[in-house]
Amino acid sequence: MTDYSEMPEETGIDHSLSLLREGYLFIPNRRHSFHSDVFETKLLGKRAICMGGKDAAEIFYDNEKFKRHGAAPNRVKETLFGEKGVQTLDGEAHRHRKAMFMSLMLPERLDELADMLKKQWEVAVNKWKEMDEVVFYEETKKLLCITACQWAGVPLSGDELEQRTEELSSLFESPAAVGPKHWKGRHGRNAAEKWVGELIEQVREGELKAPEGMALHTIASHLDLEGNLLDPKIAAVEVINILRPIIAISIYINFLALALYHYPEEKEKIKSKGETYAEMFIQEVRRFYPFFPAAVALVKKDFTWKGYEFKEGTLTLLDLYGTNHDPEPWDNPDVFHPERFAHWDGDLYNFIPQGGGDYYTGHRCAGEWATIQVMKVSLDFLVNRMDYEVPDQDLSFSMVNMPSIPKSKIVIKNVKPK
Ligand code: HEM
Ligand code: MYR
Repeated sequence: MTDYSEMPEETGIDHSLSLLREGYLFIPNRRHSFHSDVFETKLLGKRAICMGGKDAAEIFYDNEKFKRHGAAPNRVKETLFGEKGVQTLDGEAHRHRKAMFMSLMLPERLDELADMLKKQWEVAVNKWKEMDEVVFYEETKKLLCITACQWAGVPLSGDELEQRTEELSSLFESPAAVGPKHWKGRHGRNAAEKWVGELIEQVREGELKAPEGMALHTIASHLDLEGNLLDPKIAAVEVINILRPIIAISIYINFLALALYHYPEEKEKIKSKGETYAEMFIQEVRRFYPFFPAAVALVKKDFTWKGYEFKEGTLTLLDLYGTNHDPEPWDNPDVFHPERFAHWDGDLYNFIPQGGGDYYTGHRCAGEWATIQVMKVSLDFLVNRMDYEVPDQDLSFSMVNMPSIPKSKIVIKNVKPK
């Protein structure tokens, strides 16, 4: 007799196509139909384990059980992540690099980010009031690109803005796309690494003055565990790991605007109930809407969990979207209900839009606090500092395309500063 059981298994040669076809619901659909938080399938020609829920998240973030080196598929490394960045490191090397990222997230630096962003919002709203129609997604990406570069100490001239915004946003718009949209992301990565790599060299040679404490300076002068500067290409990957995701917050800002449109009573509550309610609204936007579908890792060494065998080297996906929609602890998970956060216990594994576990020892998103800060400033503008109209348009968002962005990219009109 064995002391382990067979993991529920999806039969067939390969299910990568179903993953592209079902998007955010690929793992939740199977967790539901197998009646199991863990199942086996085949992805990219290999056996893969998919899992979700709080308990699964807890083992996924156990550094003894899972590692990241070699886990990310090529199409993700060649667009979103780049090579040899913090996402691909394990053990001491990861802790050391991650500490550098977290040193950029001190409260006073996050306040500076908020101040810089407020100024850019003011400039943007004043520009939008002169425009017949504003494509909100495109405009918020530019506004965040200016802010991200300023906050990171990266010089950006007015004529470069469109090009750099396009390149950096192609990195998160393309990893799961096929055809020209995917290739745009690969070109975007080459162009962005060339641009930022040259800035790193200029900072090191003293030709460009980067302010201390800002990402460009910190990363250009960071020493690895052996006391060496990072290879300029890797340093560029890490600076891009700051710039790109700040621009990606535009997706959450679009979901803030969409939620205000679909649940107009929320606007009044945010106005009357103050900051605590605004924070709950932001958390609910991050829980409710689809964004980062799953995190990936490899089994580090054989282990058994809940009677199932996990074999060394097996590709494993953690269902981020589905975990945020589990009926336990999320009552009526598909209802938008910010008040639910008044009772949330702050658990590190049951609410994981940006990953779970510990920031310093694990791979949880280094920019989660920055994301919330940026969303707070943006929500304040949407609710209290501007009036605008939302004309008829297709505001649906896909549960298949990753990342999911409202179809019309949210067109707004008659923008007026308040
Ligand atoms: C990692 C989501 C914004 C920097 C991650 C992970 C997710 C995530 C799911 C991986 C967790 C894992 O592998 O277990 C998001 C989303 C964002 C966002 C949805 C909203 C736009 C940011 C921002 C920054 C940032 C604003 C920086 C300013 C990073 C870094 C990592 C990371 C450096 C790698 C951490 C590590 O491997 O240790 N993010 N993120 N992210 N994020 Fe974010
Ligand atoms: C970032 O730029 O790091 C933050 C947001 C990126 C979201 C990208 C969503 C689509 C990714 C699909 C593949 C992910 C598999 C690991």
